[in-house]
Amino acid sequence: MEVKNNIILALDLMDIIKSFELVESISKYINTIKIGYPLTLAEGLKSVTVFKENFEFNTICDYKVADIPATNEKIADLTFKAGADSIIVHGFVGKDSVAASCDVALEYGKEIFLLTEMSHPGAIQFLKGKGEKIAEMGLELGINNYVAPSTHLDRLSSIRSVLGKDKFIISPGVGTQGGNPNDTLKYADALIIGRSIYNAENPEIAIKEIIKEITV
Ligand code: O7M
Repeated sequence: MEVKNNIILALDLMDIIKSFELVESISKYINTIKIGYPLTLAEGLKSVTVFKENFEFNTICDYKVADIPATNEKIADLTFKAGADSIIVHGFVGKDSVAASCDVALEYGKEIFLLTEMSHPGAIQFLKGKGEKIAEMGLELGINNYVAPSTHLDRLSSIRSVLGKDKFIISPGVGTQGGNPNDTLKYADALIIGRSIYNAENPEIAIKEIIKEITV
């Protein structure tokens, strides 16, 4: 996967018109967006279709799928039907649940991203330390794409060691959550960035600043 400028826009606005305007204003700097629950619950799955049809972007749906296999299948099926190129799936639910999402992705010729550990402070309570095992499970399932946190670089680097250099890691937490782009890109292939861009007074200036800061 080629991510332009190593930046994936986390499109967490809750209004499709504002989202559209934002994406238009920075479209020359990005080729990948991540749509999650805030926009989808506010505007429906049509938000995925609208962006897919109007921009030639990779569209990652961040539904952090974390249910029993039968339910995961339904979620993945609806998501790919709406036009997503990939879906983010939680690893902690175990192999059968993750495999169910992988099977649906395969049917559509699409991909999944496996979420290993998370970036927020509360992630240390239950999830911290589980990322390596989740990554190993992903390798057993033949998964190529992963999510790991930029705010816990020791965890990100350890998960990278398990996955090896050829797997693709995207990393949230840069900017508002405190992560640094260059440190993160030592281990990750792309950054997921939301508020530092869409809450900026001028999102175009904000993304240009981030791009300028990236030296790796
Ligand atoms: O830059 P932010 O903090 O405004 O946005 C970060 C985005 O990444 C936002 O969409 C979060 O839901 C998401 N995210 C995390 O912040 N931390 C995680 O551990 C995982 C994700 C994520 O994208 O999971 C797939």
